[in-house]
Amino acid sequence: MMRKAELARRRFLSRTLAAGATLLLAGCDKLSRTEWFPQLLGSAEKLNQTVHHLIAPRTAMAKEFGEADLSPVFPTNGTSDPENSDYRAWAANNFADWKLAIGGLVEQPGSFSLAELQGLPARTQITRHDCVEGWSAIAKWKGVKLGELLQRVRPLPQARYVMFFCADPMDESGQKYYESIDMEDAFHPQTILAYELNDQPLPVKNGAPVRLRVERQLGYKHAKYIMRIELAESFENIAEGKGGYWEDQGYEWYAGI
Ligand SMILES: Nc1nc2c(c(=O)[nH]1)N[C@H]1C(S)=C(S)[C@@H](COP(=O)(O)O)O[C@H]1N2
Ligand SMILES: [Mo]
Repeated sequence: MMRKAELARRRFLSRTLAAGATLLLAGCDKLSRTEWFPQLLGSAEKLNQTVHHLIAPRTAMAKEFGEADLSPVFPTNGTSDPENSDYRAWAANNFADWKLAIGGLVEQPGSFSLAELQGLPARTQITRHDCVEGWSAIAKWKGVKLGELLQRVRPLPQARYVMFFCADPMDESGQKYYESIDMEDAFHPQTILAYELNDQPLPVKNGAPVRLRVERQLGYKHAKYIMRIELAESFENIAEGKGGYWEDQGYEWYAGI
């Protein structure tokens, strides 16, 4: 016969597993939008490795570093100064009259000035950026939490992806840089739209006025020069349909590290 304590432990674990599976299936369930959600799973994972393997890959926090680990220089890669006349005009005025438009599958489309974004709940984090071209660097980023921002426009239940459209044209076809992440990563506590790099306003070469930080994914996912955000059910009809500028040329859509 099973001991009482053992029975209780098993009941708890199966409940935890069931809850975890439901949340995974729900995808953008409200629960996954709160800070405590990953923490709760964090304590569950100590009890059971299966839970850990099921859930940790998508909810774990990326490693954070200290001030002493900061790289002396944070490089720039890809576009470093968009050749776009609207962008140039905004940059010349320190983005005082730039606005970030958010639309698509949301109840309340809106647009946000840089000052408005800076007034929303922010997060600061020191993380390592890994570029597939063979360099890594550690920097301090401050930005608005993407989940908090999205809550303001109220995503519709059909929304599965957050699309980021950038200012920089990358090639002669006129195809602009774009990227996409799913709701799970959008509401991850470390996913921010950064407007500061190493305690300074984000420089143009690193994506001013705002660039995505989606820690635990490779550099090309971190869209710079974001002009417009759109929530969508699918990205199949956008450009080559692979969900991002580099994805359209064969890179992985989920660039987890
Ligand atoms: N809009 C835009 N975003 C972009 C790129 C780009 O060329 N344009 N390059 C990507 C790549 S490959 C990397 S490694 C990082 C580089 O960011 P950094 O210039 O701040 O180092 O931005 C990513 N986001
Ligand atoms: Mo990169």
